[in-house]
Amino acid sequence: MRITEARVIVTCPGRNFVTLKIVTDEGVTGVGDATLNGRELAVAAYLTEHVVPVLIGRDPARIEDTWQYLYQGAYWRRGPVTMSAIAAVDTALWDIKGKIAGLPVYQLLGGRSRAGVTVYAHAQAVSIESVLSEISSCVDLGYQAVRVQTGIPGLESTYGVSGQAFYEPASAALPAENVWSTAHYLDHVPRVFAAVRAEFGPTLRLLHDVHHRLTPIEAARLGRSLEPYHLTWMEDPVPAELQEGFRLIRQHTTTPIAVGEVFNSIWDCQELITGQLIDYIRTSVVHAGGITHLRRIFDLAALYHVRSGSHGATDLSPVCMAAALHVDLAIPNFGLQEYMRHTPETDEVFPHSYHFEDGYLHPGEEPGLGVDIDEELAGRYPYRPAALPVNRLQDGTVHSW
Ligand code: KDG
Ligand code: MG
Repeated sequence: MRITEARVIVTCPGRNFVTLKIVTDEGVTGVGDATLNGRELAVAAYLTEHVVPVLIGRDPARIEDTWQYLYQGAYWRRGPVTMSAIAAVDTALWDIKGKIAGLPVYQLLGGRSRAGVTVYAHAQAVSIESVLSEISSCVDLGYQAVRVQTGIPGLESTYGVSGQAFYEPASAALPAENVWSTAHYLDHVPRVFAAVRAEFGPTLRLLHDVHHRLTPIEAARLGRSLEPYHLTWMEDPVPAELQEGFRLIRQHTTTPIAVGEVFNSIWDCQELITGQLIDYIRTSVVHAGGITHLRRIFDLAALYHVRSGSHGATDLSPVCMAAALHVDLAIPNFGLQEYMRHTPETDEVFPHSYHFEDGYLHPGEEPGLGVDIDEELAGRYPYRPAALPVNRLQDGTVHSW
């Protein structure tokens, strides 16, 4: 069998997505997600100009060899653009392998290790009172784990909170600007979780995303102040370029730490994992080199008691979600999977077999990934430029968003 064609499809059914569809001479096709929020066209160009030409004529069965060819062969290793492009190829090849075998991909990864994939929902609202009712709705839907984000008094807006049902940070062609105050934030967040625990009791699993905004000692203070509310994790407490910085957080708090949604490779988290500086690794199929590389990261993590907590925001397409679920179902050290529902338009463009039931997602039993792209429908939603916001401190200094 040979690859005869690879199409790069950019579509915007409510938000932008980049999808690679690989076609073989025997008519079997596979899909991979290549979406990089706010930088979609960079990955589309990388695929079109540099990857698609070398795929033509290759044997689609050689997944590892193709991965190494694209990674080592580029000479310029890693980085979000390269690794998202490699991920798309890798994911599509796993999809093809599953279809040829007549098996869902999780069977090729060793078979199921659990009945379903536990997912966490998002509860977000400007006030504490409204976030409590959002959490109630999640619990009513069957979720056992909820990420909680609220507005910060004194700040006009903050990460993760829209005040509306749907949260979408990328907007307009040029970045919006947010204003940040660590002092206001650190003062407010423990009050939020005190109220949540008082309302929902001790067993609901609670998570919170700091979104890279603190220094290690500030994160240590936050973690310690949240200890009475026993979170499942505090996410991205600091920007993670400085892996050594997590050691300082660890010395001061038992609040578990999750990190990794912006990581592209095992090298971004090697020290975090082997130093036992984190509890959950949140790398994703699309941004960390596909199923092949994600599994390599999770296998390393398993040796150090680190569990998976894969990123699953709406800017990762249903193709990525389907692929993630196959990995989640198979690996021994699964932790949690993020799940933000896509819009009905997105779900229509990407028909899929995965489904939600009682707090769990199930990838379904279709051969391959169980997801596809309706190219005709996708063509009706042209690309719209959109950017993620930029953050500034109150004095105007640029800060991590
Ligand atoms: O594109 C950026 C989003 O994926 C990110 O802000 C979402 O932090 C996020 C999360 O945990 O879902
Ligand atoms: Mg996050």
